[in-house]
Amino acid sequence: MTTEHNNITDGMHLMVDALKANGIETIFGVVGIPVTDLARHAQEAGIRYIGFRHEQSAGNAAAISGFITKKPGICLTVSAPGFLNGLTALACATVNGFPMIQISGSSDRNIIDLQQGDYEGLDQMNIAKPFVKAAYRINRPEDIATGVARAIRTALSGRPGGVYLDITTAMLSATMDADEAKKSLFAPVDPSPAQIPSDEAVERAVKLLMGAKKPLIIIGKGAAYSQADEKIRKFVESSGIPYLPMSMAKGLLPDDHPQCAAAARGFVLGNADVVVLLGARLNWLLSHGKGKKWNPDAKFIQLDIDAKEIDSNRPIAAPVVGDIGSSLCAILKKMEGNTLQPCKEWMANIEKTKNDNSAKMAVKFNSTAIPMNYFNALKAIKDVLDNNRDIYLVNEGANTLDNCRNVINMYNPRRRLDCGTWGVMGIGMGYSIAAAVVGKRPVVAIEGDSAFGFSGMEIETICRYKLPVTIVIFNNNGIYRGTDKNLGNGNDPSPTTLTIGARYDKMIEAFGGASFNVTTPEELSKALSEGIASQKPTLINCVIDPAVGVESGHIGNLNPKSTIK
Ligand code: ADP
Ligand code: TZD
Ligand code: MG
Repeated sequence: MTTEHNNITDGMHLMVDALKANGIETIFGVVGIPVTDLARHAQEAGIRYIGFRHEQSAGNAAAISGFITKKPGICLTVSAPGFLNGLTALACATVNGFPMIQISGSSDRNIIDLQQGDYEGLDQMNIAKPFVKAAYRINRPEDIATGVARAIRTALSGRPGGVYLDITTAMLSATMDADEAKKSLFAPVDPSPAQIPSDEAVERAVKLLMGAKKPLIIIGKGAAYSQADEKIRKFVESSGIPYLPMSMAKGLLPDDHPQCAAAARGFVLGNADVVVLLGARLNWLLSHGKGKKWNPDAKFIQLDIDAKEIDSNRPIAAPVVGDIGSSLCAILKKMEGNTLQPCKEWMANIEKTKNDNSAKMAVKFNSTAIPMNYFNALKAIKDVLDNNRDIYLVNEGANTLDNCRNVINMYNPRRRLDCGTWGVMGIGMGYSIAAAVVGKRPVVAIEGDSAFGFSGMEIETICRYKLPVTIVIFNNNGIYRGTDKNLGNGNDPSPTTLTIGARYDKMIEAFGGASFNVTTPEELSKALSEGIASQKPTLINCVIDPAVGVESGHIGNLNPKSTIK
C-alpha cells in the first residue's frame, strides 16, 4: 500500500508499489545515498530486504535467485562504487543466462552530464550497457510502472539475462498524484512467452536422431532453468539415450540414473555420432565441440531459445530454436510410434567404462590419508549428502570445484549452484544466502579456501539473518595448493600461497555461528551432519593436504606456462 499524504505519493513509494505489483518478494542489496529510504519502504510494504556487506554478493544472490525461481532477482545498489561493485554480478548473470535486475540509485544528471563532479557521480547507464541485455533509466515517477515492466520482460524473455535499471535521485523524491500513480501500475502480460519451434526444424531433428547409432544427450543449465523437468525426463527415458549433465544441470535427472553417462564422459564425447544439446552451449566447457575430446564426425541437434547460439562453434545439422518445454513437446510428439534403438554395443561400452571408472574412484575414496585429500574428504561429504538429498549445494574453487562436481551426486533439479560459465570466484556466500532465502531449504557450501575469501565477510549476513547454511572450507593453504615457493629471494609467500594453517572456523564465532575444525573424514562427517541438522549458520574448517591440488584444477590446459625457466 502506498503511504499517502494529501493524496500524494513519491518515486520511492511508487517504485516499491511497482515491484510489489510485479510479485517481487525479495530485494538483495546494500543501502546508502540515495536508496536507503527505498529499502526501508520496501520492508515496510512486506518485501523481504536482505542487506549484504558488499554489492557483488548481493548481485550474486539476485542472479541465482533468478535461476532458482525463473523470476528476475533484484539487486539494489547505491550510485557509482556500489553500482560498479554490483556490475560484476550483473555481467555474470548475463553471461550465465540468469534473469536479474540491478536497480541503482544515480546522481544528478545535470552534474554528471557536464562532468561537474557530483557525490558518487558516474554515467552508470552507459557503463552498464555492454554487460546487460538492456539498460533503462526512469526519470519521472510517471514512468516507473513502464520502466519496471520493461526491465522484467527484458530479463525474462528469450535467453534470460541481466538488466540495468537506473533510478535518479531526483525521480525518487519527485511527487505525483497518488490516484494517478495507482492507476499507472501494471504487470506485464506473459513476460516470458513460449517459443514454439518450426515444424520443419522438429522434423529434421527427429529424422537425424532416428538414424543415430551412438546418440548422446547433453543437458545444460538452460534446460535446468526452463523448469521443463518432466518433459526432459520423458525425452531421456522414452528414447533410452545416455545423457551427460553439465554442472548446474546435475540433478535434473538423479545422478545415479542408469542412463547417466557422467562417469564415462570422455568415452561418450569421443564416440557419439549424434549429440543432442538441450540448453547447453558448445563453449569452452565443452571444448567448443572440437579437438581430441570430440568425435570429429559427430552431428549436432541443438535445442536453444536463442537462434544466435546456433553454429557458434560447430555447424549444427539440426537447430531447434524454441523454449525447451515447447521444443521437447514437439519432438516427443513427432517421435511417437518410432522406436529409437541406440546400438547395443554403444550402451554396453558406456556401461563398461562407467564401471571401470567407478572402480578407480572407489580406490580414491578408500584413501586413509591424513591430512585428508580431496577424495577421502569428499567421500565423507558424499555419504552425508546422500542422506540429505533436499539441500542446495553451492560450490566454488578450483580442485574443490572440479572434484566436488565429480564426486557429489545430485538428486533434485536446480540444487547445484556453482561458478558457472565464467568460472568466477566469489559467488559462494551470495548464492548460499539466496538459496536459503528463496529456495527455503538448508544449504551446504563447499568452498576452496581462496574461493571463500572473495565473499567471506557475508558470513555475518548469514548469521544476521540466521540462515541454515553450512560452509565447508577445503583449506589447503592456497590457490590450488599451499606448498609453492617464492621463486625470488624474498620472504613473501608465493603468489598461490595463503596463510598456512588459517582457522577460518574462528571467523564465524565472531557472529555467533557454530564452528568446527576437522582433520579426519569421521570428524568432517559428524560436523557436517550436525551443521545441516541444526539449520543454523555453521562453518567447518576442513584441513586438506596442501600438496595434493593440481594447478588450475581440471583446466590446466587453459593455463599458459612460461617457457623460459
Ligand atoms: P551449460 O553451462 O550448462 O552448458 P549454457 O549456459 O552454456 O549451459 O547454455 C545454456 C543455453 O540454454 C543458452 O544458450 C541459453 O540460450 C539456453 N536457454 C536458456 N533458457 C532456455 C529455455 N527456456 N529454453 C531453451 N533454451 C534456453
Ligand atoms: N578471480 C576471480 C573473480 N575468478 C577466478 N576464477 C580467479 C580469480 C582465478 N581462480 C580460479 O580460477 S580458481 C581460484 C582462483 C583465484 C582459487 C582456487 O583455489 P581454492 O581451491 O582454494 O578456491 P583449491 O581447492 O585450492 O584448488
Ligand atoms: Mg585452496
